Amino acid sequence: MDKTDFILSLFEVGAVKFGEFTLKSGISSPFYINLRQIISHPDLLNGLSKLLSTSIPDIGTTYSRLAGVPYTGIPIASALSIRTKIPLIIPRKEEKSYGSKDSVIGEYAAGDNVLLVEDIITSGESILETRSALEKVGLKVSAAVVVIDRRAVRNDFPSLHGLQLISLITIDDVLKVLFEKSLLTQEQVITVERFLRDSQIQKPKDTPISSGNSLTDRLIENIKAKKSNVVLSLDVTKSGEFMKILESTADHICMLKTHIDILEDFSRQFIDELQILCKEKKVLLFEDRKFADIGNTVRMQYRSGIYRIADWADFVTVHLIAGEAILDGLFEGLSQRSSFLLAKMSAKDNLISENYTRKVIEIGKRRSSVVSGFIGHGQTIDEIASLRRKFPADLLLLMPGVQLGNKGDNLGQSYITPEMAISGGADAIIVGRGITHSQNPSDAVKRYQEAAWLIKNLS
Ligand code: S5P
Repeated sequence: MDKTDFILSLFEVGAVKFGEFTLKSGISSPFYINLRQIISHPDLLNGLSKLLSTSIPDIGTTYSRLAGVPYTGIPIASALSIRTKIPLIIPRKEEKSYGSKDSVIGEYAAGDNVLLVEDIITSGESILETRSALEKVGLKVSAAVVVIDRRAVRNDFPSLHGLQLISLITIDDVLKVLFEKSLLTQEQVITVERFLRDSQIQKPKDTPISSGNSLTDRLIENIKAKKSNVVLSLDVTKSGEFMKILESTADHICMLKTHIDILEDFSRQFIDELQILCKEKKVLLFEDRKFADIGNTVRMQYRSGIYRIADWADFVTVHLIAGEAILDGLFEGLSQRSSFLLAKMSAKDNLISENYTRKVIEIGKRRSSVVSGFIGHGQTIDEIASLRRKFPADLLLLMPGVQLGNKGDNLGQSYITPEMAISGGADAIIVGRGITHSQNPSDAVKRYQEAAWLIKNLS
């Protein structure tokens, strides 16, 4: 079987279709590719493995492991492994604690050179996520092979994170073969080409003009006006110490994050003073309450009780574990209030799965009138970048677990540097003890401000 036969077989079994299709994103597309069903056509899978084995340069001598990108890359990688005798490994898709021994199935040793195997590349997202997972257990991933490259713009990819990409066939090859065999009309070819040109994957713009959420806009304006993307997390237990640190740092932060319930001497007067100072210094208020209960309960927690958070906090944090209705419980009937949703946490071994993160982001995108963005963390620049690409620029990524020159505390917190956070695409960093526990918080905040601002404006 050569490439032409392979393309014709794909068309025959309905793995490549032309017409009008609605994609997951809601966009209407003139073609549809789905390689999932090739597992039901053993001859086709066998032919594909043969084609791959002869199309990948030096496959036998370069790679010591093949890894299928879950899930659709796995059967293709298995077939290729049987043919080439290169052992197979499989990263678990739902594994949250990448880096643990069980996160990759199969035998391997640190330093093994891995070839990733994927069916279709659209944005490159799954490939990059799989590479990250494998690198965490010490494997070296130098290349990825994809059966169909369906991207409109291809030549920018190799520069994206330095991964060599080998494509067996492109969408242009498919169009050419089917047109030559009179299986597609010229008009159909033109329609697909036009669609590809118009739908080139857009990078989120750096500076959204308006998010449609006035609080998000205020935060963006504040970041620009103060040239600071530092959110100070002022986690101390005495109001005197709190005010002292705030006064010496307020000029250099865009927003103040509180855990109001850890103050031993909380009073309404404290809130009044806090609001006056923050208004004067142009600091937005962000109560990190992490609401997580049913709508009715969170409404009372937010609006009543001693703290009456809704009266003074511009933003709050929300866990979506109880579902989307929590957002109605919190914000229904209120204006000028918004939230950040916990999408990924910095705590080691936390229970948030990739699937959970994805669902939180889906809901956040839908509810942007009361959601300004996400709290997220990643241990590598790639991991952060992959999270950032999942939502548009008018939703912000705030990153906790940031400290200069420290890897973690002894209670499960893990840290990365401000440079890493911002290079990966975080819009702002959340810094607590890196500033509050330093000898001189006013000097420390400037160091974080400079480190983060410099990188933001280089990238
Ligand atoms: O995943 C998270 C989410 C949050 S909001 N990890 C975090 O550390 N946080 C909060 O950020 C945490 O509750 C604390 O207030 C701050 C980090 O503080 P630091 O002293 O470790 O910088």
